[in-house]
Amino acid sequence: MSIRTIDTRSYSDQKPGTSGLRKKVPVFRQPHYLENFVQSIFDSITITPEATLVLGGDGRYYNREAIQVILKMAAANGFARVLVGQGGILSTPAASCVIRKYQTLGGIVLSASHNPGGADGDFGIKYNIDNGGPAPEKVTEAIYARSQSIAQYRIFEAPDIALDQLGATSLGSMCVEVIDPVADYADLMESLFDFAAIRALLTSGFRIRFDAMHAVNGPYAREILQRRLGAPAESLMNVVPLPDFGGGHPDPNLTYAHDLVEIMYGDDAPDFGAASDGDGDRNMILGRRFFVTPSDSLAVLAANATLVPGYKQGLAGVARSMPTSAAVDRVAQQLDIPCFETPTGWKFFGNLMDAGKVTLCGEESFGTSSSHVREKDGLWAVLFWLNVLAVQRQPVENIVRTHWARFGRNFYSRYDYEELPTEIAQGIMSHLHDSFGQLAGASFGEHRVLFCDDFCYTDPVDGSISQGQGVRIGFTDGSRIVFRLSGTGTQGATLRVYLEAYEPDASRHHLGAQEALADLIAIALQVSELQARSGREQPTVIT
Ligand code: VG1
Ligand code: CO
Repeated sequence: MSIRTIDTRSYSDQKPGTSGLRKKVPVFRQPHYLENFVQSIFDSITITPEATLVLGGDGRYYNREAIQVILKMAAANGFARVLVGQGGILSTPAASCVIRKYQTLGGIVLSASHNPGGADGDFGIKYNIDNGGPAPEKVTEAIYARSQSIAQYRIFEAPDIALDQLGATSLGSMCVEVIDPVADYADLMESLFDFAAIRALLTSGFRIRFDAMHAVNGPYAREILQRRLGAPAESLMNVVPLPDFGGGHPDPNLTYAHDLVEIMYGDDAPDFGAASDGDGDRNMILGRRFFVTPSDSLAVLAANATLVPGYKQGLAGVARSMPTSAAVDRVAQQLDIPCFETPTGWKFFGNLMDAGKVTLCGEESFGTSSSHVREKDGLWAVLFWLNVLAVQRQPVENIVRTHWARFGRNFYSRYDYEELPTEIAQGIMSHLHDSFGQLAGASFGEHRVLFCDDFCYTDPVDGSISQGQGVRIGFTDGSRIVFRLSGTGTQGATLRVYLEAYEPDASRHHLGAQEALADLIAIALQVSELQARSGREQPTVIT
């Protein structure tokens, strides 16, 4: 057994996107592809002699092979210890929890989140820093720069490590500790929420249905919802994690979580439904025949935070990504706490939470969390809702409608055009940029443009600047259209169009979002020339 230095050549496509490097499995399986990226991470951070790394993934195809490679590379690169989830499993929020709890140098999380898995599916890798959160842009840029000049990597030659048995083994001078992937996270949840109250709710005839979508949250849901909170076994579905997620798309939205949606809209529907994604950081919340938009969910949690033990002191502030609706802004205003608007991607919330400026954060893409970790957290959001429901004892729909009546309703929808040819998608974005001059002050029926720009963010904590974060067209009545290109896809380009209109008048709150937003949708299609340029009549997914 010895450390070997292997010669390699750089790959030009190792630039991390919104959340790490994501590629198809066959791309990751090219010779030295994974090793190059891992060595680029290790070369971009300072590995002290006592450094501990956290390692785990969502269990998708190629997870186990990649874990073995990374363990051997960590041993060859001077780590003292690696904490690896049993079976190579750690959900994204659990990895964040473990990094923080054991004060480690950082962690590597293997996941392509909500993207499908399997031999021809997607794989991904991201690095999280010592606060438990995704590496900020200056770190991901350094990793990318390193990947472009890499010529060698180091790996310890040894047989594979057994991942299924808890306990410590050694790999050269490095200690590999196989840990229970669920326990630390479950304890953290128990410290935040009133488990006794939730248990009382779940054993009083209130019925829930949680869909783990054959992804990583299955074991977490079993331990927390079933074992610690007493939910009956039939409340959980698709709890066995599978390398290909059972052939599904582990994305908790109305399109891909259709089995759950059918149950929640069917006869004799349960009172509460929820789902999470491939790596357990997203959440979808449903009431009986009622869908809670992620933007509304964030606002409702913020407004009810003091009902939950972990947040009873109130919130320092809130933050949302730019395309997320301003529903939470209205709550912040009433609570008289600061509200921050960041670019898309959880990495932008880290500094705000580290500085104590915000407690709750959220994104329209089914992501919500708080400063208990530095990632979004699917089960946390489910437990937060259950805790609020245990106190309020009202249907989900009533809670949301009462919220709208108090704060007004932000009608919201997102249109995704997936797998467009990259030049076409970029052409639409350039066309929008070229139209800024004409758009300024223009009128479309009753809508008058107040501003249009490309969102640029200056981090209030470290002053770093992130440009080109999405085209915004704001109207004088507060409504808004946003266009941006996705940074998580692995094929072609995905164009996202976000639509939002504020409605203070409660007599109009019963309208459907598509109906309420019809004017804005027409304007979005007109100004972007989307249909003519892409040949697409309809989006791939509407949420
Ligand atoms: C999407 C979402 C974004 C989210 C990111 C990672 O990015 O829009 O809000 O943070 O996925 O989610 P994009 O660039 O495709 O729009 V996940 O669950 O990977 O952690
Ligand atoms: Co995810």
